[in-house]
Amino acid sequence: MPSYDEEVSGFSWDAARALLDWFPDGKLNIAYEAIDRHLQKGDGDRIALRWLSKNGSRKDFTYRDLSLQSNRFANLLRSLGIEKGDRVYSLLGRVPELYIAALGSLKAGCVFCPMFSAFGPEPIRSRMEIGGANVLITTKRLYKRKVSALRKDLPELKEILIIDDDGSDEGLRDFAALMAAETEDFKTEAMAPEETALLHFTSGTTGKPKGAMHVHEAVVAHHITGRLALDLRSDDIYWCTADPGWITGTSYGIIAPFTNGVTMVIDEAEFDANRWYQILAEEKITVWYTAPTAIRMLMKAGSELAKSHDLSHLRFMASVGEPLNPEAVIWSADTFGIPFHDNWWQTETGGIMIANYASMGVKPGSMGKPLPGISAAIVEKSDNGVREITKPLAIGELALKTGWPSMMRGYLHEEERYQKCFANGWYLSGDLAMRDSDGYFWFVGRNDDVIKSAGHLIGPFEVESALMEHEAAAEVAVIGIADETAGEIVKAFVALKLGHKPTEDLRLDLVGHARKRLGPAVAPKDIAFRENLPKTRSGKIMRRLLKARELGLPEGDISTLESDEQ
Ligand code: 6R9
Repeated sequence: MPSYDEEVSGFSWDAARALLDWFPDGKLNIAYEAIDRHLQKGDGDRIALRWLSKNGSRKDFTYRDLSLQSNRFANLLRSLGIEKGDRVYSLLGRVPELYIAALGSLKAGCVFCPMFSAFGPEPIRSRMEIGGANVLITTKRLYKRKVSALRKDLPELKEILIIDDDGSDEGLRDFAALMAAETEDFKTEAMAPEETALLHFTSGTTGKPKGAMHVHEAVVAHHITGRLALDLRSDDIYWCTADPGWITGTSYGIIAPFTNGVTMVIDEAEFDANRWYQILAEEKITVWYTAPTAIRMLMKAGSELAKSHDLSHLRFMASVGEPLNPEAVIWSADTFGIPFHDNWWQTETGGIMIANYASMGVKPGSMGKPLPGISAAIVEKSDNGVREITKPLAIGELALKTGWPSMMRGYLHEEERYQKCFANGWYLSGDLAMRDSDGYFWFVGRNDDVIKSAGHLIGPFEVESALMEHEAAAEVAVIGIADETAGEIVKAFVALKLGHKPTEDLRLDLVGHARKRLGPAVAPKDIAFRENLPKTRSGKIMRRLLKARELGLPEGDISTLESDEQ
């Protein structure tokens, strides 16, 4: 691999564009670049996807299989009257149908939105409402438990495809039967580079989740960053442990690996240290992309377990989603013989922006350097927007010069919220960071109250709103509390309405209510009662002050605190 400096000086986005096979008139389609172009090159028989099921079975799909199956799915959408621009949602675990639906939807020119299957009904409702879902593909169990009661509130939701049942009741469709009835020929839609392809929801501090819109041209960035930051090559056997319900599982768990022609392994099961080492060994994984929470859990399981497996095929390991502790980098180098390479990006940026390159020395604890084609800086507020701080190790907001292809093109229906992310040609990430004198970036913290738990971004407002629905709750504030393994865990503080007593039974009832509404991935792990919560004079709950008090930290500026609440 060329050195970092060589890559940066020789890089242009036009050269990156030229690595893909475009359609005439400057059009393209992510699914074609990911799958079908490998058939044109005679690579149709190579294995694209190896699926490991929960119960131990496995199934391989060649690039040709995925091409034909996604054609069938695109035809299925057309037969149901679904057109270009319509929104197809999935609520599935990591099963092959999810990947086929994603690729088929893109081929048909639809906007695809994968939802995390551990979400409860509330996050599902808000995401389907905001995006105006027209089609949902799911399982019978997930439908019954999480969607059926919402259906009356979702007038745009025309079709529900069930992958594991004949769908004979409630107007559901039998996915397998419909797929079998379709042909394997489909003319992939040639999309303009700026047409929307993917919708990924992310959380803010206030308000509803934000639907970040990504366009077909994003594939240019997915492809090149897959090569540069993950070192993907077509003979790799690659495992991305992220779920496609989160952006890592789409950008680097579907698009980048396929455009780079690798064999991608997906595991349906949840984390289990022994199972993971078995997968790495038996599947002869060469490139592995995972998250700090998982790495910390592997550290807990001990190096001996790792060393009892043959992990000699691993040649590159990368991590994303949360700060990767320097100890984890050192542990991995000792245990695997190679270190984890941390990289940084966001749902909004669509692809990796800052990384410890394969050809670059890893600085344990640092996120690395900006990728070629990306300018990153530390900025601070100034009179007319923001200005760059160049002094090494000064803390400020991490900002990126706009203009790379995988950048979101908006938050759906929320132009104002979107515009607030920019100043003086910079995209403002909302993260605090610093840059050292060698040009490496270091994560400091978030500039807002959003919580990162086990790599998942959680909006406190979404959790507070669900708890407020409980009859006993008068006020709720939700914060992230540091946790050794998950980075942060969600903790809620509840002030009760008159007439309700802070008993253990009520606490458990609130926990149960939150889990039912939000699902286990989002619900608070802990709930505590407080007589009242710190608020500003205008009535806003001061989560930051609550957090400082909980952790015994300095309280900072409390000039806006309502005095009688102190
Ligand atoms: C890809 C993804 C984005 C937020 C981001 C930051 C945190 C991501 C990180 C990291 C420290 C890293 N984050 N990578 N923090 N070191 N290497 O995770 O997207 O779910 O939108 O989260 O995650 O706070 O702003 P998303």
